[in-house]
Amino acid sequence: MNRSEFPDPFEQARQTDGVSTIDDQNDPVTMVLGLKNVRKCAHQWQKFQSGAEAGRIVVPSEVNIRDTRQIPFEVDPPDHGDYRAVVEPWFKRPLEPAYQAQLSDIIGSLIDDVIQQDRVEVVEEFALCLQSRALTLLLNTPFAESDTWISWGTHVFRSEDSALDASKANILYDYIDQQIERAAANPTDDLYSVLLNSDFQGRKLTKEEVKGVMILTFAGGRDTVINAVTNTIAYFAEHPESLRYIQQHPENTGKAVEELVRYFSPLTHMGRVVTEDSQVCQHAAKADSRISLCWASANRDETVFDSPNEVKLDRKVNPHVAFGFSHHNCLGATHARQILQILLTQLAAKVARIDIHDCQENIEDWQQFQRKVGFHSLNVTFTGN
Ligand code: HEM
Ligand code: EMZ
Repeated sequence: MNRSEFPDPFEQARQTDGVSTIDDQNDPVTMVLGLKNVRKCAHQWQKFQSGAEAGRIVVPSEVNIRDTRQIPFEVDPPDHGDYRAVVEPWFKRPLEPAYQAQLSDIIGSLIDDVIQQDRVEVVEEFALCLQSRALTLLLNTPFAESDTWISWGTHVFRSEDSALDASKANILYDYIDQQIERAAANPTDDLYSVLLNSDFQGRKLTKEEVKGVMILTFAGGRDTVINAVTNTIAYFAEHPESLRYIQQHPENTGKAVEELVRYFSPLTHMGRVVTEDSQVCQHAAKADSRISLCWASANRDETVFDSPNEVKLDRKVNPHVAFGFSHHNCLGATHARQILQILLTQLAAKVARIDIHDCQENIEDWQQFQRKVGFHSLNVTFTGN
């Protein structure tokens, strides 16, 4: 009964110091651990910026594997707000009933398929397929494109043996370049075409800017969604009563999704570059060094959440920051929430039980902190209702 447990490695450091410094490729990062301070620093974009050298706010830093600035992620106000205004309406499309109906079909038929199989490896055969097929809706591209994305494996910048894999990243960059050229020559109603035709500060977006939005859409919404989906399957395998609870209380599905996202916190932390000598929790943060906003630690803050290490599907007050906080809050959250909401509904309707055979945990190594974020593999059997 502990394969669906995700321990909090930050508890002691959060309680004693509130921050903790790790090294990343000789460019240290001071992790901010408490919810209140994470929120405060997220607001202070002038002191803690996102728009530094492209790739530097990601931990591990991606400065050596890419030059393209991800938009709007690596841009500060006021330009950030103008980019958000361009992309925001598109990323709200998951609220439309037609979108949700298509997503239900995708998820429902995937569940029907896995129920027919004796054994399923959830990460590759379920979560990756679900994430890639759902992404065709968000991009409004042909369904068949998902086969290409599935062939890339779970993370587009990382491979089995290396945290940063430039050759793997190039597969994604080349693919996006081709798609942008295709959309420029023959516009459709997909996201590439819409972006190429968007007005930004009185001009069209450049191809490089469109590429920056598309890389982020592929990368930011990939292993986060895969981990959220896989971990959800592990959770319901070990808590069949919770699946029946969702079936009997469908009105609480939204709350359950928020609680699972809080508990799993699929994105551990995100960096910022310090612009002037500052203090965080009485700790000096020097100009041009990095801090990170540790969403995963903030989401277990015992001064905010009671029984923070317990999953309470009907948790009433849940001000989690799993999707970030302030102006950079997750643009893909509407899509991600719909995926999880529909997944819970369909699992409750179609699945009687899930049995785990074996698994290999995915543990992130942040030196003094070892954090379980998901699974490399999870072998299960789904039994239909
Ligand atoms: C930003 C988490 C899914 C696209 C963020 C941030 C977090 C986050 C914590 C804030 C980063 C910061 O402040 O620097 C998650 C989680 C997800 C998820 C936990 C799944 C459960 C997605 C998906 C997409 C996406 C599906 C798109 C396909 C983005 C974008 C931003 C962002 C574009 C940048 C927004 C901005 O800078 O204004 N996400 N994300 N995310 N996410 Fe997600
Ligand atoms: C970046 C990041 C975005 C980064 C909101 O998070 O997600 C990471 O998985 C990618 O490696 O490049 O897109």
